Amino acid sequence: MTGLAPRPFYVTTPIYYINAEPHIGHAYTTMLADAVARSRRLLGDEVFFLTGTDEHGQKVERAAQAAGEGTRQFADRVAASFRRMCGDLRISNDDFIRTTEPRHFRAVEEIWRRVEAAGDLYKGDYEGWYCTTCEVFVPETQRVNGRCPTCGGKVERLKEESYYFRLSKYRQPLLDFYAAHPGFLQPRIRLNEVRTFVEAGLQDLSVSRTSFRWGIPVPGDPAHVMYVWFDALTNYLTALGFGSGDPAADARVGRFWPAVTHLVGKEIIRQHAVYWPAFLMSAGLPPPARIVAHGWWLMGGAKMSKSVGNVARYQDYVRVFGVDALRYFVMREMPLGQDASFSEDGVLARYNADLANDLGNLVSRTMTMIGRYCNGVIPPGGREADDGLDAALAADVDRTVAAAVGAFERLETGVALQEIWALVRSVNQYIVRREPWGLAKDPDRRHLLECTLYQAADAVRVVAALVDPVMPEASARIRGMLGVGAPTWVGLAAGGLEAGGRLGPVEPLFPRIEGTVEDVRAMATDEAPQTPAAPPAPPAGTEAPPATGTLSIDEFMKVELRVAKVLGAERVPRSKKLLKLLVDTGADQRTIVAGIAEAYEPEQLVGRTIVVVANLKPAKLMGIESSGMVLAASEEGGLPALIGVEGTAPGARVR
Ligand code: ME8
Repeated sequence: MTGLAPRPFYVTTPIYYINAEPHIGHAYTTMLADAVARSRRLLGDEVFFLTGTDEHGQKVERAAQAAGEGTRQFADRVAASFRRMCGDLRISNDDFIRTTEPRHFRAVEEIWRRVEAAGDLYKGDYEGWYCTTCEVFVPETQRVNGRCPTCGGKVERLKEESYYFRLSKYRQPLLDFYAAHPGFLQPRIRLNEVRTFVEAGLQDLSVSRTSFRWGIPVPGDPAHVMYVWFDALTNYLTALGFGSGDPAADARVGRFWPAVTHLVGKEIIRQHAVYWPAFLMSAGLPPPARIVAHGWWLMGGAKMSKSVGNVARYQDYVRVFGVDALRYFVMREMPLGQDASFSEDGVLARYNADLANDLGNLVSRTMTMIGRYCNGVIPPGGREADDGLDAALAADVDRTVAAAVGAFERLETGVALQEIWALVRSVNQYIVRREPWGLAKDPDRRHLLECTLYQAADAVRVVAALVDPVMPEASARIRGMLGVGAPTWVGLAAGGLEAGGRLGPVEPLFPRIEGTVEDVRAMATDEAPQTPAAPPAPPAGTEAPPATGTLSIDEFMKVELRVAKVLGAERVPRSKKLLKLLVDTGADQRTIVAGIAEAYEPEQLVGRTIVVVANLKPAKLMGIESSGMVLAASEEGGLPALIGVEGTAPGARVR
């Protein structure tokens, strides 16, 4: 692929209504689009990634009234929460569009004028039902028990003058377009549904309203504001610069349109796959290349929704698990096109099994052993043993690259992650079979030890590159530990790691979260933010990073090590590993939670003199505030042994 001009790739999320703040549903589409955008950048494509807010319409106007705020002020406030979500979730969008911006008015007016010039607009009277929650007209025949068939909400009777769009005229052009572009709507079953709907005949569509004002006025007839979907869909062109009259923007439209992938939830397929291409055809523009419709996150069996109120806040999960873990969960758990359940136990289980155990363990043991056995320098590879394990692992790495990249191209992030995790498990097994800790005891087997650690580190490098679209922070942290730079998928293959490089500082990646869902819930609502991605105080015995790099004496002296006496000790309920200690540090008495319960009974500890880090920032573990950390030594996989200094009074400085 090198040497070829980059392919343009344009990806969008729906623009979200700002009647309420974002929840996991909006966060999901945005994170998915981000992963897609990042994967395309890794492939060398020229990417434009757009998200934003849909701010007009009756629903927003009413939400502002209910909040007792002016509509514009309300719009600014809630739109800011969607923009903040992008920052919070490390979204790499190139633009954030708000439909209340002047650039958008210009673009929509231009589309309206073109559609009008094509003879596709006429004035009439609308009488019928309207669902304000979905902002859609509901034909009499589609009401279910008098309610909206999509959201189940109340519909209202409307009777007002309206402009109509000649949607009926586009029945055959749409069917021809679907036939010529079978990949237009994915999953494919959705295209069949849309085709059946269009084949049954299309009614002209009401595209303006006169009974409220919060919208874009119809050019030349300001008593009408445009129907919010006519306005909203055009955002995808506005952001490219359509309607600005600027030649550079026209060139951008030419480059990225129609090479677009619209990611949407399945409830807004009709607007994207029927109305939008028809508006575009009328305006003399090509329909979008691809619409990908995903399923719904369910909460308690029902679609998570702002209007219903059964929502999970993304912020709560970020606080407990970190951004990357939330991104991993949603992209691993929802098969593209299908619904999935969102639950705290689901996130907790995946966090501990896949991230802390599989990936965290692989990275930690690989780095630890290179630190311990190779002085923190990547050893040379290439000296293979006759057991075939090395060649098999390299082949596995290359196969995984192809499979995962292919899955990302199809937007099947769950499949991609399954492939990557199969590799993570294979590398863990490879390490177990080779037993580097055994090889390290025999100088004659030094070559095999080095080859094994090289291969493991090289596979970790590839895993870091492959997970980058889903977990950009974890990927960067792994690369930081390995001492390698920004990844690319162009030419990604086994054996690319350079020997001789020095490891960066080694840090725990995803510390295990001990505790039940109830603990997690309590942590989520705690005021103090918990970011396991960079834990302030990992309990002793959970990780053992090797000594790599050097510290100045000043840096070392920043760590306040003090002798302390254990006054009391008890098990932390529901935790296998944690003990809650009350210690006397000479200056004060404080609580420290330590991961030593598998090695010590509480009663053995009372009266013992230990060493603690006295100036660590306090952290909450299982809901208990821990002020410091106890020092303990542990061998790889072994139990922690407390460091003690008998005969020294509490408070004595250790240096
Ligand atoms: O429909 N599961 O905005 P909206 C998965 N403004 N995704 C969900 C979800 C759930 N439970 N809930 C919401 C609109 N989403 C229009 C779009 S586009 C020109 C105009 C996501 O605020 C999903 O992407 O109701 C869905 O399509 C979108 O949010 C709807 O957001």
